[in-house]
Amino acid sequence: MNQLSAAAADERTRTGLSKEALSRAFLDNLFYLQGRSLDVATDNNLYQAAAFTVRDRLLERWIRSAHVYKEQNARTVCYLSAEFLLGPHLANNLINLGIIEAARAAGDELDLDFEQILESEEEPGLGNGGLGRLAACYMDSLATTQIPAIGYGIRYEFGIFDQVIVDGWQVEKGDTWLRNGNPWEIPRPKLAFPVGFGGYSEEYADEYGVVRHRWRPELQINGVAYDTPIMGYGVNNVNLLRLWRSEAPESFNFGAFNVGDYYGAVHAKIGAETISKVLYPNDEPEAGKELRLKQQFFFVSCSLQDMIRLQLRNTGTLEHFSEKFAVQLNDTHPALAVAELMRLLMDEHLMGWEQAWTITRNTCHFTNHTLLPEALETWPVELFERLLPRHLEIIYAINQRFLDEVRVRFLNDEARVARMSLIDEGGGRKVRMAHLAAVGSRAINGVAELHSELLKSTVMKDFNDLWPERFHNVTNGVTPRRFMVVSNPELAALITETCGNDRWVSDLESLRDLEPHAEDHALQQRWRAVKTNAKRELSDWLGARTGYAPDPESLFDVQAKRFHEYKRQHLNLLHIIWLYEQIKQNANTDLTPRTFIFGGKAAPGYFMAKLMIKLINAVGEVINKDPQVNGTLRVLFMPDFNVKNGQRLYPAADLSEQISLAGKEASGTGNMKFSMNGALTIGTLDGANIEIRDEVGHENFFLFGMTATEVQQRQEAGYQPWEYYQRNEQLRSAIDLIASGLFSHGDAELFRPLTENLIHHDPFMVLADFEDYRERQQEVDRAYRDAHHWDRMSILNTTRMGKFSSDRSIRDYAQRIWQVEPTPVEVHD
Ligand code: GPW
Repeated sequence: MNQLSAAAADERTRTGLSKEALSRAFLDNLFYLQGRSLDVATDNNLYQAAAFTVRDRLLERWIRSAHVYKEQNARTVCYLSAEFLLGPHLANNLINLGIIEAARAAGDELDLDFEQILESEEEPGLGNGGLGRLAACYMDSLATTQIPAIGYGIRYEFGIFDQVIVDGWQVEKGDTWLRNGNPWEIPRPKLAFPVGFGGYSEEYADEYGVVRHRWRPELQINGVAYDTPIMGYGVNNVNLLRLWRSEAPESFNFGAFNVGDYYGAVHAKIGAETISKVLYPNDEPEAGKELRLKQQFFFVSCSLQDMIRLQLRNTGTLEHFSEKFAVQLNDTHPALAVAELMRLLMDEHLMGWEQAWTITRNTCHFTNHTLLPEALETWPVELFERLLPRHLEIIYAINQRFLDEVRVRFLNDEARVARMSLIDEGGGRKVRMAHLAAVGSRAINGVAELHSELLKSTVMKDFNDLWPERFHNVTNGVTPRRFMVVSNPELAALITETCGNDRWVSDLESLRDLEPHAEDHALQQRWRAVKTNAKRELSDWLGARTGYAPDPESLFDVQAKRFHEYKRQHLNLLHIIWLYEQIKQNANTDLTPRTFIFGGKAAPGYFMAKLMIKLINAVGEVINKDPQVNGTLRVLFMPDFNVKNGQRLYPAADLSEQISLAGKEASGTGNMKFSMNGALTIGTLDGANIEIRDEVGHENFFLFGMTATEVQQRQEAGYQPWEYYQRNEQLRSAIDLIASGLFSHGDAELFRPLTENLIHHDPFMVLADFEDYRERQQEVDRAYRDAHHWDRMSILNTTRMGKFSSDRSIRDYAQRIWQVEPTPVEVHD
């Protein structure tokens, strides 16, 4: 063998994909990176060795991808998001690399517990829920559809808190995800950018006498890059997730600059590091969250400086910046990008306003994820002035030009001008971040058809009047890799066997091929067996953690999502309480045995949401213990719902609860994950539920509740929840049972805030939708008794979910919004 081919052969064993290569690399990584041999290795040692083995293989493809992307000068998508809720990497990367079976075999040969190794991974919880998980699904699909992309965000030291349940209450615990190190990331200490805060803005004349502006920040910190490779499925493309960690710059490091002020220097260092310390839970009042604004500016500034660095390195000029980069703003959290890109281009790179504005507008795109007024971000002008004086100036200048445009288009309409202004002048001046994002973006999109329509007719109506061509809909999607193949390997295997191939994994529409088999009794039986196995596994898991292991033969009815009044977990609960009353009144009540499972976190400061969690646990306590119920009803709370625990839940659900008040849930994505795994949905005409129902067939979906239009009409007519309470005996007795103290050891006060709120305010119309919900639940009860019929519906729910693959969403964005093309990366071994 000559030297070259020997080197190639050696490289193949180093990063090859065979069982032997994996096994050797694993042992090397155990020994050389951790100083352990198999006989003394801990679970974490084994996990780290496996992770490094996989990472080596990703890095090889990453280098190749970077090379190809640069050569082809492809337009790169930059997905700016304050959250990336990734979930465990190991199993997902093994699947995407196509080596999970080889890895399992290597593990077996070494006598290792493969599942246990996968279990040892601590997930990076760098997001709250839907929005952050969507960003993670999109990273997976960008790589899989071979689109060059960089995800930019914050490397929080503490992600979303861990939830423990103590005496039925949610207790938050710090998430120490970095405790054992993070084998997936590569720190880039030399790749750091300065980020300023405070100080003042000044004018000066440059060498040609041109008046320019510059910002003299009072304080500067550094953002350091931490890179995680994101592997596509079945391709060689690897994209980059680049998260920024804040640090004090060198000058703070107790050196010559700080002679005599050692403690001052230490303080400054701590202050700088605070910025990327902790993820903010959403649903918290925004007031006074100065640190949150700092986080937003911090990651936006680092990301844009990084893009500018890349562009200058490749072309030496910023003239064609917008042809090279498409920036997607994931809600308004990164909206400062509009002002910061203007500042960087004008102040740092000496561009004129018009050119800078054209580039900015051709670069940025904005996704809105909510219509709830309390979630629309605004920041006090006073805070802006103090932290970002130059950006405020730029925002004022953008606003002046923008409002002139509005005045010319709509003569004599100062009311409209005030509504559209980037500054809310009413009661304490505020910067409206959605307006900043909209004005600075080429395209604005909602996340489901209904949501996009409501966006145009309500929250952004004035903008739609002005620029209708800028508005789009891109319905959300989720990745079938993580939410089918990784979460539900048995179902994936059954589907692949029945289809005769696994094309569906990256072409979910092809599941339609299975449809003719939905009638097939043999398939139905196997389908049910897979579901029952998943239910058994979940039951064991829950049994070990809650003390109740539900019967896998019962109907698993699951509601898993953040706790919020608009998502109406209390509607579900009122139905459960009503069922319980039926059993108590008549021991012979004929009910399909059901296990109700809830999961989800409440924002630490959201009292009502936390009280809902307590009530669920309190109701479970009474019902699960009551001998009269005799196992017909079970109510369980899955603690610490996160990506990893979600993966246990989706395969085991028979029924998915998507019961938000119509018009409130922008899209929902859990609805898609459940349905892909064969759960039927009971749901309202809200968010993506509408499109899911249209796809799976109206006869395979349990619909109830008012439409968004009816909700609006009812609200305008003056909604009186009290009338429903009085008129509907079932409803009244369920609420009264809570109020009686039955679920609180006689304490009639504990849940009063909840019951009183329902009877007298009920902002999300739980009472108005209760009766229809109860009736539809009775239909569910009957339908589940006909196993053939149910299994058929379940199969059709899975096979008709093609539209909701995030690959489809990404193709929509690529074609309609970003105008980018796939850039395949060649394989050569
Ligand atoms: F308020 N969503 C979320 F719009 O999870 F920014 N967190 C958030 O902070 C916001 C929205 C925000 C969710 C939506 O509630 C959900 O309906 C949607 O499916 C998801 O974002 C992804 O688009």
